[in-house]
Amino acid sequence: MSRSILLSAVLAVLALFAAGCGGDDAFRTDRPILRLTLDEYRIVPQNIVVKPGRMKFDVRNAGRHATHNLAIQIPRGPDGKPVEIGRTETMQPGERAEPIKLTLQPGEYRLVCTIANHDDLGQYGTLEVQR
Ligand SMILES: [Cu+2]
Repeated sequence: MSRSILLSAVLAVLALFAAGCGGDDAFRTDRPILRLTLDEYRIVPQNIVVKPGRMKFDVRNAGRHATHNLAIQIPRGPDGKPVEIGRTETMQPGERAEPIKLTLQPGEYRLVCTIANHDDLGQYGTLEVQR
């Protein structure tokens, strides 16, 4: 194999990796309801894209042994700190929370479980509200 063909092959593989890491495996919906499942230690789906407007978050703890909640945050408020715009109650394993209803403006939001160190264990996600 010539040097340039080998280089092209390597670049093609790198391009594939870059596409895979681009996050376009996001869950997309036009519907005004999101059904989210929490477990140890994930939010499923993790990356979500929706339209602006009213949104109902229907959240269930499908885990086996830990309590969880779901908080929706603006990652950076006026003082640089996250601003929470909604949060479910703490759910025991198998429980479903009272749904949260929010009117979402376009922007990037963070989803997270605020219990103990669950955020550090990977229990977070993103919500992109597209224009
Ligand atoms: Cu949790």
